[in-house]
Amino acid sequence: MTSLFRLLDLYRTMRRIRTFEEHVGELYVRQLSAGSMLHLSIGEEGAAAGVCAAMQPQDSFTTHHRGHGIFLARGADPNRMMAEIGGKAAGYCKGKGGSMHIADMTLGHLGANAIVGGGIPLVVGAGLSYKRHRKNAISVAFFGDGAMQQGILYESMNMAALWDLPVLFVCINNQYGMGTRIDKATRSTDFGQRAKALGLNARMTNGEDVEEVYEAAQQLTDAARGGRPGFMSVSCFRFYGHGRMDKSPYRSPEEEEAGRRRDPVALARRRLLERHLTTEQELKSLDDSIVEEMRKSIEYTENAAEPQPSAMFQDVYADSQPAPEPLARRLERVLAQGQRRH
Ligand SMILES: Cc1ncc(C[n+]2csc(CCOP(=O)(O)OP(=O)(O)O)c2C)c(N)n1
Repeated sequence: MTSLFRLLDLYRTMRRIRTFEEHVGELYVRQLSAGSMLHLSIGEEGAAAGVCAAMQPQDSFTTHHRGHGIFLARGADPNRMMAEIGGKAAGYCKGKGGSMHIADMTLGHLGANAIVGGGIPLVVGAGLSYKRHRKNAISVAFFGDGAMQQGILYESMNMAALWDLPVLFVCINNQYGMGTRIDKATRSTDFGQRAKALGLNARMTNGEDVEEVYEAAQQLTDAARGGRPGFMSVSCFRFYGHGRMDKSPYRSPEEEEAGRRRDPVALARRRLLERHLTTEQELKSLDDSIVEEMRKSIEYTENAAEPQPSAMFQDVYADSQPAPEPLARRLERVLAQGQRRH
């Protein structure tokens, strides 16, 4: 059992993630978000909160298309995150990354990646660098169960095991890759066995129970820091569709109802009350303050400035590279060359 402060902390993190996601969904529906897709992690908060609580400030990580919660749990500022998703200049990537491409080196976020499995090999590189420079840091890859069927995961786990890298692979198994249920994608759902076969430490955890996730992550991050890479699978349920507009026609209302009963936020709340660690009143005022925080992040985003066209190529190419020629000018040049030839 974790301490009072730890469980309360985990609850606060999960509640902030859920409330952020509810608000970012509102941003999307009001057509204030940049880009056409938005992937919410409601139901998966136990994975983000539990693993990130076991990480240290100097550690790095990568995420994929469903990474808002992980970045928040690592200490991201909701205003800058919301502004990024809104495509505003005040966002983490000055509005050029959006929901699926947020990165921030100051918080160790090596990048969100829209390619399933694309963020996994980066942590092997980061881990190799930490090992060579004797830095007391680990790098953690967060990905979905869809990535368990991608070859890059096995190349990455193999190298990490072979070179004893300070790396942790975290599969957030929300049971679905887009509209395909995991048992329709593989016969082998004991993912831990696959990682063990390559020589990694491996644990399968229940994402409804954030304390269980935290305790397993603590053991695995400690071992990884000592040069024994690890893998953990966190089983949970994606409460809503793959993207914000997906109505999940591929699963029944009964399955959704049963899945939503596996609610990590509700379970942590119940435990806090059952163990008399806090009161209903205190939790209500905590929840209210979080709603207010996230409401303000929407307001912040609505009032934030649009990026300037002149900033389009900043932070995209190395400073030493000339800015690319504008498309219109290039077309004119190419067409003029063609006319001269005839
Ligand atoms: C290599 C690759 N294949 C297919 C896609 C299309 N795609 C985007 S998200 C997704 C589902 C991924 O499922 P999972 O990895 O379990 O993550 P989840 O959406 O459940 O968080 C797919 C197939 C992609 N982005 N990249």
